Amino acid sequence: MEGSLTARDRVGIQDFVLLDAYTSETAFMDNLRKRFNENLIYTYIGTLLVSVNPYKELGIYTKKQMDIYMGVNFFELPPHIFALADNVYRTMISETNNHFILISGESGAGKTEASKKVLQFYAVCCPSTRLLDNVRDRLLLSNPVLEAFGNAKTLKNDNSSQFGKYMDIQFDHQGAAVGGHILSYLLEKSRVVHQNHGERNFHIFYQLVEGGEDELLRWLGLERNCQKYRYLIQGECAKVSSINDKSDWKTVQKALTIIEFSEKDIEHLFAIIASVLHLGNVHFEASAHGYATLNSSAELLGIPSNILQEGLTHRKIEAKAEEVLSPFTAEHAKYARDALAKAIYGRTFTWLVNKINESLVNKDSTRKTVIGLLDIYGFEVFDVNSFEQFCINFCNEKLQQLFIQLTLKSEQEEYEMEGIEWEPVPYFNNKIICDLVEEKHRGIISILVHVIKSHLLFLNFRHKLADQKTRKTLERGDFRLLHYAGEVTYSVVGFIDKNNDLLYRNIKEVRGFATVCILSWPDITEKIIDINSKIVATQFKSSLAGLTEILMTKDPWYVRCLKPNHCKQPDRFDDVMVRHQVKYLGLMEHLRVRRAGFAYRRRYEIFLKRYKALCPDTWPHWKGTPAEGVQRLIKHLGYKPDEYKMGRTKIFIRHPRTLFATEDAFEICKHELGKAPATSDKRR
Ligand code: AD9
Ligand code: MG
Repeated sequence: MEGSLTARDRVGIQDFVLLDAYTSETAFMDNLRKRFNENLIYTYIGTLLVSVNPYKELGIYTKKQMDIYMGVNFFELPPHIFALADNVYRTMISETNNHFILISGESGAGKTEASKKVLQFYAVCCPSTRLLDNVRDRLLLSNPVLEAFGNAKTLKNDNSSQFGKYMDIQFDHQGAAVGGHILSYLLEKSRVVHQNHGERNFHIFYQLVEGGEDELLRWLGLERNCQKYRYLIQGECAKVSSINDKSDWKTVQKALTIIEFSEKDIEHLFAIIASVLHLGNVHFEASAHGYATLNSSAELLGIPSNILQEGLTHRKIEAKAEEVLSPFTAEHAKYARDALAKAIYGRTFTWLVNKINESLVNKDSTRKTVIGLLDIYGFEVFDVNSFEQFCINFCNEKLQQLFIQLTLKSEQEEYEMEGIEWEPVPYFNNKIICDLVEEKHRGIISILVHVIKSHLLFLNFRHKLADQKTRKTLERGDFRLLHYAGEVTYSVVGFIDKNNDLLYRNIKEVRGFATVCILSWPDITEKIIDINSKIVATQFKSSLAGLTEILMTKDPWYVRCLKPNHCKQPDRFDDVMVRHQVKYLGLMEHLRVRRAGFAYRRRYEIFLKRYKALCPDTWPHWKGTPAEGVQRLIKHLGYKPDEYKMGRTKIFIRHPRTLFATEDAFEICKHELGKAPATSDKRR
């Protein structure tokens, strides 16, 4: 382990809070690099976990490792994602409150992997009954299913999440995982019809074509050749060396069965996936082949093919109580085809999430606590950035704002409120950028909505967005945001189309004909007349506001993921790149606040209630104020003056080891008293 000086020189320090030169970015980087070179990818800043993607298997996620970390005090073992998971879990049990783990970092930094490790830890380590085993399996197996339909190979990441995911894991009072619920955020579905060079469509398409059984493919009218499908080959990389579509197909099949999708459901699901592939091959120069694929698509969706054809090639216009059909141009027809493909896929994804949720419902209504896991798409910058990047980066911007609020801002405000002496730590607050995007009337989203409603060109409104400092000249149709994670130039081309989730009205009617249940499943947004609700950006903004609300009611924990290089390579630590992430993630500021501050704080009542048995003066009842009781208690326990501070309502403890010592004494005392309080952790 990391005791002796030489070892410490070699492997660095496992908690940045203990770094001597804690204000120096160079020292921070040195420590991170040292550890990375020794395959030590985790380091703490207090209770925050910093993780650097190793891009190789380290053998540190075994059952044996889980056992080692289970029920052991946070700082007693080398940093690990399991230690964090365990700490969150035990805090939830002992305080009977709700928590969330926010996993952030840019695309490819390791967020999804981290979230899977947390889930695995809970699935394996929490007590269970045979009855609940299937809940755990379903929780675990929801991952491969959602990844197949919601992840894709991008330039940044071979398994890049194209949707945001928030998952509640519900625990009963004995700490068993009894249920779960998933919220998904804005699936980036334009990739269904278009992929940039070097990128793929969603994994599931390739899995089906590569792995689907002969009989199934025959039934779906598919060939076992991705090159045959226009929607699969625009990025020119249908095959990816790191991905095994065939075996992933098997995993997904098995998962679907265990999550209890019926045979009919699975049949419909793949009929839809195949119909999208067929749709992609429809072209509108009346060639026989084009119509053949249209027929296949129609058949799989259960739509009469003349209706589908009419829907894709004509617009219905209402004139004087009469309906007139006006033909589309070929260009328009392609647009209609792509819009339908995206809508079908989007609907299917929503249906999938709902089905999984149904299978995760906790049927027992007794009191439960939850741990929320947030894994979203990471910040991304490409050569050309469009509406998708705008949404993804805005989402990251909002989460950064939440992090700032909950750590840097509220932490400092709390010291002030509690009357604790404190040297303020300056930090960059990105609220200004969030406001620029989402402010009522003046924000980019508001302008966008205004433009869409009044059928104007978004280009004309560019000057309204340009009140930021810009260095390089912008092309017409560009605007630039100085995000917390760097500046990004967005091209507004397609912003309006991508925002309009409205299908041509007649296409919507076409969908109404579909006999496949997934598509006729009611869409709540369709009941809302307000045009605002149809605009993707507005929907996204309000769903993010909803997410913030969910998170604000829970206690936060953080995993900050760093990407060591741009080439997805092991053993390469690009200094400039990592330093940039350390900066924009606010890790130095966080460290400064942590270092100057106190690792633990507890309200006097709670602290006293838990530990009063440790002091004869406070046991069994303390007659004075809770603050006086705590004062008496810690004097008895021998706390040194520099180890704690007394605030107005809380005690602040500088280092976790102080609290751990008290906690250990409590465990022994509990044992001696021969009583097991409800809060005991029986796993130890
Ligand atoms: V994105 O925003 O969804 O594009 P993530 O989710 O941050 O991104 P992901 O977890 O998918 O990144 O990690 C990318 C790849 O890095 C994985 O597919 C693994 O190959 C690799 N990785 C990430 N974390 C680990 C790890 N702890 N151990 C080994 C890892 N490999
Ligand atoms: Mg991911």
